[in-house]
Order: sequence, then structure tokens, then C-alpha cells
Amino acid sequence: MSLSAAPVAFITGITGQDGSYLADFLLEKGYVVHGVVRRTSSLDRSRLGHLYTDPEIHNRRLFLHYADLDDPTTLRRILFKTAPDEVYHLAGQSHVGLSFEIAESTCDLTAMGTLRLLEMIRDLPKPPRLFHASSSELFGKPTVAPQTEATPWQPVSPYGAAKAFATRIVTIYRDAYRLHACNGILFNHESPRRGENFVTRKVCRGAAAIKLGLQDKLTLGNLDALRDWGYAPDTVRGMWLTLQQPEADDYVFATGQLHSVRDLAAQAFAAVGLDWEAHVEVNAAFLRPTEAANLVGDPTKARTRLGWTPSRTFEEMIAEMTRAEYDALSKSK
Ligand code: NAP
Ligand code: G4F
Repeated sequence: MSLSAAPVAFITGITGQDGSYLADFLLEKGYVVHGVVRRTSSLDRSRLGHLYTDPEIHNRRLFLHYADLDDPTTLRRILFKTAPDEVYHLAGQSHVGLSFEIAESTCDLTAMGTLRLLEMIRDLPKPPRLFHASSSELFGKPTVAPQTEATPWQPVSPYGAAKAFATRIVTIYRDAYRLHACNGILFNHESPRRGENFVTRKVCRGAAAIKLGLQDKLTLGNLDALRDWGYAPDTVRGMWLTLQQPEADDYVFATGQLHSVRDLAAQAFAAVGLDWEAHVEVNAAFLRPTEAANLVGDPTKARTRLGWTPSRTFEEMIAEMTRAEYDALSKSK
């Protein structure tokens, strides 16, 4: 495909777990990819390192632009200049626990940031299709399980409330202005590229570090918490499938399987031949003021309409993540 005929994607949050996998996926499909990066004091963008260092890709098919979700004039200019066919809106403060500590900025970026982006898209001469990364945190403590696209929302965190606003405003703009705007209601999804302060990565890294003698104990919060943990590369495939449909719509992406933090610890420690109970301790500092519960998704709509299915089991994914941590820590030892 010649570059001028290639579809153009625009990703907010390209340096994150999902953004980096989505960039890999879209480049593989022949897209030209534009990503938004924030100016920080460090140039370390390790999740994109393999793309950055490839001269066939960086600045030829992958372009990074400085902007921030709270800097609409810059974002607007880049959107006009790049004229994307598809926008994937993934940027935001994504840590639920931290949203209680930095509530205002979390809500501003996630809720108002999405509204501002919709306003920009609405003004473009040819409005692109939009995918918004919504969350199972919308549901809070639902009374029905599993949750579908029709399950009522009752968020219990600042993060969840902000995602509820963002999700609803996407639907409103779809109906009011006929934008091809879609929500993916994403249940937890993990990978070796997950942020280090999310529980799966923290546990896999802790197990590997203890095995290598680099750490004695692993300190966690609520061991009874249950989550529907899927695999991030599967989720980004779902994002792309969502935008290829003729009609804009919302889809749940989930595995339908629940596991506890206890199961997670048992699985990760077993992957390095250790007994988790000998090494894990609980500290109330990691408990949250209120905690979502009973979050398990029903991906029937995504399966039947998009042909989307998960490619990994929870056990396979945790084994892969623990192996990746073990290999990385062994090299740095
Ligand atoms: P992540 O790894 O935390 O990545 C978040 C991305 O947002 C990073 O690229 C980050 O940039 C960027 N960002 C944060 N604040 C920004 C700002 N003010 N301006 C511009 N960019 C900003 O999150 P993820 O796991 O990839 O998740 C992607 C999206 O899906 C998020 O919106 C998250 O809330 C949502 N989601 C995720 C899950 C999940 O299980 N992973 C489930 C449901 C929904 P820096 O690299 O500079 O920090
Ligand atoms: O890994 P977590 O921090 O993920 P959480 O809160 O479910 O949020 C993630 O998934 C959401 C989808 O529902 C996304 F919208 C959101 O952006 C993010 O990606 O915590 C998972 C569970 C929680 O119940 C938490 O209380 O693990 C429990 N937990 C127990 N000990 C811990 C810890 N969580 C963290 N981060 N650290 C702990 O030490």
C-alpha cells in the first residue's frame, strides 16, 4: 500500500500500555499512526522503544506530536494537520486508587478532556471515527452479573464517575451530531507492558524479584478483590474491530472469568516455584476508601457482532508476565 493511500490513525495515550500495543497493531495493518505525547522531564518512552529505533517506522509511518489533554489549542491544530480517519482516545489518569488522591485532575482529564476532544472532532471538515476507552469502573458495585452494555452504572470512584461522564457524552455526540463515536467498555486487561503500580504487574514483578533474592516481601491491599482480567493485545484488537463496523455502537470487552488477588498471587509465585503465602503481607495503605465489586463482563455482543474472542487464559497471561519480569530483572542483576 502506498503511504498516501494508507489509512491514518490518531492515538491519545500512545505511550501507555494500550496505546503502545495499538500502535504495533495498526502499523502492522499498514496504517500511518500519529500519537500524542506529553512533554516530561525524561525522554524515556520505553513501551515505544522498538518502534522509535526502527528507521523504517519512526517519522515515516509513526509520528509523535507534543500535546496534552488540557491543551486544546495544540490538540486541535494537530488534528487539523493530520486529518485522521480514526481517532483512538486512550489518554487519561488510569489508576483508580490514585483517583481518590488526585480527584480533580483525574476528572478534568478524563471527563472534560473527552468533551473537548469531541468538540474538536465535530469541527473537523471530515470528522474521523472515534473510539473512547471506557471502563468497567462505570458499574461500581452492580447488582447483576455479568455486566453487559445495558447494565446500569453506579460508579464508586472519582475515576469511575469521570468515565461515566465521558462515556455518556460520547453517546450524546453520536446521536446529536451523527458522529461515528464508539465506547469500548473495557474490563481490566494486562500484559508485560502494564504500569508497575497495577496489581497484576506488581505481583508478577514481586514474585520474580523475590525468586531472584532482590526483595523479601510483597505488600498488597485487598486480597479478596475479584476482577475479570483479560489480555491487553486482545483488547486493542477489539478497539480496531469496533471502528470497522458500518454503525457506531458500544461494546463490552471482557473474558467473563473472575479471579481474586489471592489467585493472582498463587499463580505468579507458582510460576517461579514459590509459595505465595510465605512472602505476601497486607498493608492497609493499599486499601481504597470505596472499592468496586462484582465486576465481570459479558462479551457476547463483541463476540457475535465483531467476531472478537480472547486469545489467552488468565493462567497463560500471568505466566507470561512473570517470565517477562524474571528475564528483565535477571539482566539488570
Ligand atoms: P496507561 O498505561 O496508564 O496509559 C495512559 C496514557 O495516557 C499514557 O500514554 C499517558 O501518558 C497518557 N496521559 C495521561 N495523562 C495525560 C494528559 N494529561 N495528556 C496527554 N496524555 C496523557 O493506561 P492503559 O492501561 O493503557 O489504558 C488506556 C485507557 O483505557 C485509559 O483511558 C484507561 O483509563 C482505560 N482503561 C484501561 C483499562 C485497563 O485495564 N488497562 C481498563 C478500562 C479502561 P504518559 O506516558 O506521559 O503518562
Ligand atoms: O490493578 P488495579 O489497580 O486495577 P483496577 O482498580 O481494577 O483498575 C484498572 O481496571 C479498570 C477496569 O475496571 C480500569 F478502568 C482502570 O484504568 C485500571 O486499568 O486493582 C485491581 C484490584 C483492586 O480491587 C485493588 O483494590 O486489586 C486490588 N489490589 C490489592 N492490592 C491492589 C493491590 N491494587 C493495586 N493497584 N495495588 C495493590 O497493592
